[in-house]
Amino acid sequence: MEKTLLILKPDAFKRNLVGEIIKRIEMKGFKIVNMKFEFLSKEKAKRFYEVHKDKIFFNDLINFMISGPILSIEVEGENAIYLMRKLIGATKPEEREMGSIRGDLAIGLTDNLVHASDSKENYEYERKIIFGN
Ligand code: FUP
Repeated sequence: MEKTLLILKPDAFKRNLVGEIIKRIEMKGFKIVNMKFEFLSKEKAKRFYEVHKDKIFFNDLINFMISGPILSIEVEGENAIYLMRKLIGATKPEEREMGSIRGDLAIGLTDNLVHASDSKENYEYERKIIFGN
């Protein structure tokens, strides 16, 4: 069994899609093992997206991430990291498969409803920032 981290971003709350997204995760068969609701501080958001700190979209991304609450969910399942990425859909709007969370429910590039760890290494990094050690 593998674990991964899913984050419901502020637009999931603004659009009342929290239940819909959690339903899709549970229906796929992932087991929820940990959850945390919070308003990210600017400092924490910056640490979370540290790899993008030199990108032109960094400030907009950080401001979006602190524009409302987030819900971080750790889930467990077979091949969870890879499969959760498939379930959330591609980063680029035009590449998002219908049937995926972003493909079905999001149009924006920044306001894309969800984050999911894309490797074991990033999962470990991200879970420490959100949940601590
Ligand atoms: P992802 O792993 O799919 O969330 O995508 P990335 O790590 O590449 O990007 C991190 C976040 O930055 C994504 F949620 C989308 C956002 N982003 C922008 O806002 N503008 C861009 O040009 C690229 C990514």
